[in-house]
Amino acid sequence: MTNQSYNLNSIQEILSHLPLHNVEYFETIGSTNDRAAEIAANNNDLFSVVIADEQTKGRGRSGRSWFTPPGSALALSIVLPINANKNNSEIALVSGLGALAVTNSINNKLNLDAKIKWPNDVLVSGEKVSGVLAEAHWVGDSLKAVILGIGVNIGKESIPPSETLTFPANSLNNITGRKIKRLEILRDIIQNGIALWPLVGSREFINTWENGLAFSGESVKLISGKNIAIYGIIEGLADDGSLLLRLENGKLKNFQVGEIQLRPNIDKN
Ligand code: BT5
Repeated sequence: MTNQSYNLNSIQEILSHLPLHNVEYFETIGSTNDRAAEIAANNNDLFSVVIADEQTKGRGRSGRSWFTPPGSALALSIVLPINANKNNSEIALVSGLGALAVTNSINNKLNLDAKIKWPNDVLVSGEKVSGVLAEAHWVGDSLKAVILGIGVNIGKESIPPSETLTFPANSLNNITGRKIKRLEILRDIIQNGIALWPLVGSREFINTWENGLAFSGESVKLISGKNIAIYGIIEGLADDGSLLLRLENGKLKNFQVGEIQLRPNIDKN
């Protein structure tokens, strides 16, 4: 367990210099993304954050669940401000924003070499330590909220039981052999997210995301929603954040952020 005090006061204090409209903390909550969506319904033009020690219904993409037991993980959601400069196509890039905010933070603060398993998982030495869930809410054609949910495994208790996993997981305390302070990583991730948001939509942002990719130039397997495996070599990212894969027949194909899972191509090794 992390024994540092983790409560509204300590969180508000450490985040006090950041331009945040609303900071909420819950000892336990269903999902921080749900509470963030409620906040965004009333105010979606300023940054706000929702943080929880424990989530009872933490979720991943496509109905998968995200394990967040008390006392050992970071679980947060950032309400990203929407303004006229942001258009629909940029929303797909928000997964990359979250993954970059986390990798920058743990690489700089903890001197690690974290990489992004496109689009949204953060790996250290090939094991998942963080996941990102970006959700947009629409009413008709009008974008009402963009929520960036981030989970990071700090203590070893935050690693889910291995039988529930389809990809290996680890925690930052295990990897570094240290007791990492949740508050510092929390502040750094939020600060990075705020700094990167204005860049979303630029090629500079895509280049940064691309530079952080795991398996770049390597052979990977993509598994589509219909459980079809596609093999190829990662060449980079297109301007819309889609993955550029050189297929075995030599053609370059784009894969959109969506229901697709990426794996190293161990079948071929
Ligand atoms: C993700 O989904 O990785 C997105 C996770 C986002 C979690 C944050 S926490 C704050 C906010 N509030 C929420 O309710 N969610 C966000 P996906 O790529 O679909 O991966 C989900 C899969 O990762 C699961 O099916 C498990 O196999 C695995 N998993 C679950 N919990 C994990 C954990 N703590 N560490 C590593 N892997 C985990």
